[in-house]
Amino acid sequence: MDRTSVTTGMRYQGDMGQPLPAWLAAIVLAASVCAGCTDDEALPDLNSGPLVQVQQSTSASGAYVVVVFAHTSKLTRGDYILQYVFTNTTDGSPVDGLTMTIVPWMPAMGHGTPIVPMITPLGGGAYELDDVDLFMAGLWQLRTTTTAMESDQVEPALQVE
Ligand SMILES: [Cu+2]
Repeated sequence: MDRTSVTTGMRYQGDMGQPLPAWLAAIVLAASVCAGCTDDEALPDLNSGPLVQVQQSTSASGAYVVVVFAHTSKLTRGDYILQYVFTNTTDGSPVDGLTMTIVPWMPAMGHGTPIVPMITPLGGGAYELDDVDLFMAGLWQLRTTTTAMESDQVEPALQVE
């Protein structure tokens, strides 16, 4: 009995003296990534409160500017409700009647999100974006293709902490 416990104790100490094994580091990393995936429901305050501008970007053709709003100024990992406001570059008028697709994209890692954001026009050039699932820390591009008279693209990038 005594011998077994002593042996176990020594092994334990020996392992603790080693640097963090690669497999354990991998598990710790996987656990933190998973935490990011499941945190969404635990952070409802990401999508309440007043809208603040977090980014602004001009379209590929230069026809319009889009301002990106979030309900928080500091973006952490989570599932976001954002707002786009489009204005015409030449006269500053709001751009309504756009249909669009948005692909949130992490260029450093070459992946998007499993959820497709839903877009609701609000009028006055504003559109609500539901389920923008920025589930990892890092730079995310909102790869946006709009269609009205002609197709255009805009790509505001958000830094997520
Ligand atoms: Cu990623």
